[in-house]
Amino acid sequence: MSKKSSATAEARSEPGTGNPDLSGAPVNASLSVEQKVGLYRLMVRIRRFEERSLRAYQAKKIGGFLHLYIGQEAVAVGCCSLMGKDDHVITAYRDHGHAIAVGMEMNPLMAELYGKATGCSKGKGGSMHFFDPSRNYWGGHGVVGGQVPLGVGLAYGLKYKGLKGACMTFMGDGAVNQGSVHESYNLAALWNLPVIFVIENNGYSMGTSQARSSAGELARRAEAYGMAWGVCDGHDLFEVRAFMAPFLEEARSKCKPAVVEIRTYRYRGHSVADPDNTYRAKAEIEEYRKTKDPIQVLQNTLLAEKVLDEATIEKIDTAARAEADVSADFSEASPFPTVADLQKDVYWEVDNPSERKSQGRLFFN
Ligand SMILES: Cc1ncc(C[n+]2csc(CCOP(=O)(O)OP(=O)(O)O)c2C)c(N)n1
Ligand SMILES: [Mg+2]
Repeated sequence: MSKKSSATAEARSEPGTGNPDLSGAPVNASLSVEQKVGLYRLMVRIRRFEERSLRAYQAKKIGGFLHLYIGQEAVAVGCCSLMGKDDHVITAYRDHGHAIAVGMEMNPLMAELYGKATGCSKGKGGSMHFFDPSRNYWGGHGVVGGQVPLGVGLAYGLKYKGLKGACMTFMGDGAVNQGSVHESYNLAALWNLPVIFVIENNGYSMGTSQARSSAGELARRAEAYGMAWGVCDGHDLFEVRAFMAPFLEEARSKCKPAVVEIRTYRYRGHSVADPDNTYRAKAEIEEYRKTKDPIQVLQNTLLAEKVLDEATIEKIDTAARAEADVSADFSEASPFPTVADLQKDVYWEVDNPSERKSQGRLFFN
C-alpha cells in the first residue's frame, strides 16, 4: 500500500506563505550551537565558491559548462547533513553544492573546474563530474536522469552485500519524465531497495518551466509503484532536515524506498554560458531572493536563536570568500593533465589489469 509521509502535511507550504518553523523537530533540536553554525558556514561556503567560479568563468579560466547551485543550498546541505558514514549520494550535473555539503574541500573542486590535474577528477571531468568515493559521493552526471539507475545500483549493492546505509539519488525536475527514472522506481519498489529519490524542483529545466513539461504532482508518481512520497519547501534548512530524516530512517532500517520533491529555486541561468532569463520574469527571481533566500532564512533563524551574531556572520563570510580565492589561486598554479595521462582513469579494469574480473577496452585506440 502506498504511504504518504506524515511529515508532508506539516512540512509543505506554498510559495509566499512562509515556512512553518520546524527547527524544533528532534533532528534539529538535537543540534549543538557549533553544528548549527557549521551548517550555516557550509551554505555560505557553497555560495561563495559558486560566485568565485563564475568570476573565473567570466575571466575565461574555466571552459565548457558551469551550472551554479546558487539559491538551492539548503537542499544539498539539509539532506547531506543527515548522512551517516554508511549513506551515499549521487546527483546530476548541478553537483557543486552536494560536493561541498559532503565535505569536499574547495581546492580540488575549483581545480577540476579549471581542468587541472589537481582536480577531484584529475581535471578530466569538469563541472559536471565532481566525485569523492572516500565520502560516498558518486558524482556528478551529465546525462539527464542518467544517475538515477546508478543510484538504484548503489542501493542494490548495499542490500546485496548486507551493508548498512541508504542512497540519496538526486535529480532535477527535468529528469522525472525520463524512462530510466521510471525503470528505477520500479526496481527500487519491487526489490525494496534503500534509496530515496530526491527531486530538486527548481521550477525549470533549462528554459522550460515545470508547468509546461510535467503532468501532475511529481512525487505522487511514487504511488503507482507503492512507494512512500512527500513534498516540502527547500528554502529552510531546518525544514529540509525535518522532512528528510524520517524517509532516510525508513530506507536505512526497513529498506523502504521513497520519492520526495523538494521545492527550491535557482537564481542564475541554467548554466553560465546560458544566462538568458527570457523564460521567466526578473521580478520572480527578485521575489525569491528577497523572501526565500536559504542563507538569509537560516541567518534570520540563527540570529533570533542567538546562535549567530553580526560579527560571526561577517567572519564566516570573509573566511568563505578567502577560501574561494585561495582555491582559484591554487587552480591557477596547478598543472594541466599531460597527454600521457589522457587514457588513464577511463576504465578501472584497464588501469588495474592484474585485478580485473571483466574486460575493459579503450574504443578510441
Ligand atoms: C538525456 C539528456 N537529454 C537532454 C539533455 C540536455 N539538458 C541538459 S540540462 C537539461 C535540463 C534538466 O533540468 P533539470 O533536471 O530540472 O535540472 P536543473 O538544471 O534544473 O538542475 C537538459 C534538457 C541532457 N543533458 N541529457
Ligand atoms: Mg530544474
